[in-house]
Amino acid sequence: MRMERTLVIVKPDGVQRGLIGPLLSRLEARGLKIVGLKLVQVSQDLAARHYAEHEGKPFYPGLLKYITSAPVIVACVEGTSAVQMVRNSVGATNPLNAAPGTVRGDLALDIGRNLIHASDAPATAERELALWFQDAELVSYERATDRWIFES
Ligand code: IDP
Ligand code: MG
Repeated sequence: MRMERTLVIVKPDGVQRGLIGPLLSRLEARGLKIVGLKLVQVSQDLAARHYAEHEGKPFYPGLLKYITSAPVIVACVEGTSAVQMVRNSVGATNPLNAAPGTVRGDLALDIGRNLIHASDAPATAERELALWFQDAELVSYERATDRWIFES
């Protein structure tokens, strides 16, 4: 079991719908530790760098408009296999295919309003965390509950 960090973004629809708390709560309740957290009005430049892999796709202009349309919450969460754990909790990209119990399966309907972003692989998490957080904004700390969540 690997201790990992991953990037989570509560997208503008999540903030506007008053779901910051409920979305972060799901991750906290699972045992993930929030080690970085802030509210950001995303610039065009940051949006383009974050979504560089999608440049040229039909949904790309709408995606950039969406992510820059209102503030987002950006979090770094840490835990066992955090990258895949969070992807599983977030659910499939299209809410139509997202399983009940996942964020997108429980709380979203449209692919272009799917509430949340999560890094898709450890290498992606590393690249994205460097894009959104300075080193000093990520804090390592112990929780009294850690030994009840992490086996070792
Ligand atoms: P992911 O967020 O599950 O990793 P990606 O394929 O990386 O999904 O796509 C990034 C984001 O782009 C999606 O979360 C969604 O907001 C948006 N997106 C992807 N495909 C479509 C589409 O076909 N129409 C509209 N938006 C899309
Ligand atoms: Mg993705």
